[in-house]
Amino acid sequence: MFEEIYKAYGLNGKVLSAKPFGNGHINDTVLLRLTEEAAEKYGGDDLTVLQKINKYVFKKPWELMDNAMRITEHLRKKIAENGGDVSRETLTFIPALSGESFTIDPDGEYWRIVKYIGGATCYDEVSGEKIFKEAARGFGRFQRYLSDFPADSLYETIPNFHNTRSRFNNLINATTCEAAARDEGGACRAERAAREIAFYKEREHYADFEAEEYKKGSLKLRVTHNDTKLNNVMIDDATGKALCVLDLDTVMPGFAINDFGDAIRFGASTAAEDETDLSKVELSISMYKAFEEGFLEEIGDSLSESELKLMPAGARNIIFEQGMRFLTDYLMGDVYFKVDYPEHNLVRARTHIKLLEEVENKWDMLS
Ligand code: GN1
Ligand code: MG
Repeated sequence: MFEEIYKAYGLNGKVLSAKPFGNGHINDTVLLRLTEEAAEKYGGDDLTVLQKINKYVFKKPWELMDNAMRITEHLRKKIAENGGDVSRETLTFIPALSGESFTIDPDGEYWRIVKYIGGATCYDEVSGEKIFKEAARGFGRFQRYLSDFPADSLYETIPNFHNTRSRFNNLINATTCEAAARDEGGACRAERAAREIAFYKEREHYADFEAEEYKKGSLKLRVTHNDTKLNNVMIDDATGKALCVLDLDTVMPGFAINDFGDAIRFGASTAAEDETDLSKVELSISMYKAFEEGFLEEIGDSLSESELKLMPAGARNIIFEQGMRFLTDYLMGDVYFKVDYPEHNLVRARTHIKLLEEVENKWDMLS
């Protein structure tokens, strides 16, 4: 199946095995084991990572790769200046024989190969404050290293990605039985999710919050990661320190408080994003504080008073937004996020509803 891609990378006959890899919701990732001869060309490692870019989500993969190449080049300079290891502390895309950073297969799908980084782990579950605080340092440092990168030269890989109003409107547009998908039995998903839809409608006032703060000058556009899930940062197994930030597909101009908020959404919740037992879903204040400390150690000095004050609002905003995104996708028939079973996106939306209630109830503890 991968013959054409291997050909484009000069890997024909040199791949010993190909196995699914990682837990991303968007792209398809495969870990390749290479022959010794090929390994030499691939940075000395017999493993390498092949990834298909999701074209439904990223309409212009070539723009995304242009961003990624320029960002990693900038990061390599910063890492070197700081005495770091450029081969492990940022991603290295391996060019195809054409010299391009990706290849297009006969079906028009975009593929890229990225160097495998060994001796480090991506945590899919939060195992404690220590690792979470390290992840915070990793994401904070990433933002700091990119603070002098020309933000307006980056392509917007997903327009309106963290535009909360547009996420709210997308949800509302999906809430009629004409627009929404039907379950296998024929039931309209909008009826099934009536309670969840009502929950978000009651909170429409959150939808314009960030845009208004931006207009007032309280938030600044910076180069941000925009997908600061714990499993998007590698932690070095030997040192326990944050090593490398992954998933550069949504690096775009954004608000620092949203990078903070997205990390809290995933990592300060006491349960998985798709936990079905909602009694397990709580906002852990100690995890929240641990992340805050690590993040601010790295970029606290460059944030304004108002940005610092709005950090809890960033968490609230992203939890609000992500729940609406999952619910919208459930209503639309699971076209965006990968699902393991038919109600998966609805289950994910419910954990976010619970988490948002937690944020509201514990609001005074967050500042
Ligand atoms: C997606 O690709 P992955 O799994 O790291 C999504 C994020 C969501 C996240 C929810 C491009 O991230 O925005 O927060 O799922 N990425 C995109 O788990 O939409
Ligand atoms: Mg990811």
